[in-house]
Amino acid sequence: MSDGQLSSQRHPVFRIGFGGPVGSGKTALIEALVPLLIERGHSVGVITNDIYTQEDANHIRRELHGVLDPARIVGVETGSCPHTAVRDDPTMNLMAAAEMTDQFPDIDTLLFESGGDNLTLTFSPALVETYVFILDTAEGDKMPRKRGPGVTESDLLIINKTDIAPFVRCDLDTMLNDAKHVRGGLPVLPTNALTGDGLSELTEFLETQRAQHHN
Ligand SMILES: Nc1nc2c(ncn2[C@@H]2O[C@H](COP(=O)(O)OP(=O)(O)OP(=O)(O)O)[C@@H](O)[C@H]2O)c(=O)[nH]1
Ligand SMILES: [Mg+2]
Repeated sequence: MSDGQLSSQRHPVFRIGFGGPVGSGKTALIEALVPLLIERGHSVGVITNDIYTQEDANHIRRELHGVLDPARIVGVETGSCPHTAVRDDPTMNLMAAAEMTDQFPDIDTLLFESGGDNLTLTFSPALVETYVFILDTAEGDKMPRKRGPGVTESDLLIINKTDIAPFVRCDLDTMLNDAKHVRGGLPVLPTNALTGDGLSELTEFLETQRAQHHN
């Protein structure tokens, strides 16, 4: 299955990858984002990656009960390093995407969540068009300074869990400023996935990216 095959389906399918360290809030952000995309008239599918389980796919099915058809949420069990299945050999994910768009030909947006990974994660350009990397304040405000391709080169860097920064002695302003510094002008967005702070900005960003890739 090649990128061309997936892209040449009836609808142009905008494919977004969400990566970042374990527990940074990838699943929570997807759960907050999907209703906003649906509100805008998009037809959405979600593909999660976990090493041994369907844990995240099941979580999203529960959280989006009544919002998104459970058949539009598929969990890929990678059985190996999380980044392998989205970076080195995305075949399993491409097949899951092709099966989903065969079943739901109206899908125009596919969200891919990588398994929680370290700072070396990137997505294969054969799999996604836009790559969002997610850090959170509980990891410490030093994280942007540690760099790595997700931090410095992703299309958007999210700093999630802004609400708990004071409780984990994270200086949010420092974290945001350092992130902007190491990214040399690429965007940085603070969010709280549980309250939805920053989610309208994320939605706008993705619409701009969609237009760039599909207009
Ligand atoms: N306070 C707070 N908690 C959050 C926020 N976002 C996520 N969480 C919580 O953080 C925990 C981990 O969130 P997940 O969405 O599962 O993180 P993840 O990045 O998908 O985790 P993995 O897929 O296991 O790598 C959960 O208990 C969430 O409820 C946030 O913005 N603020
Ligand atoms: Mg997750």
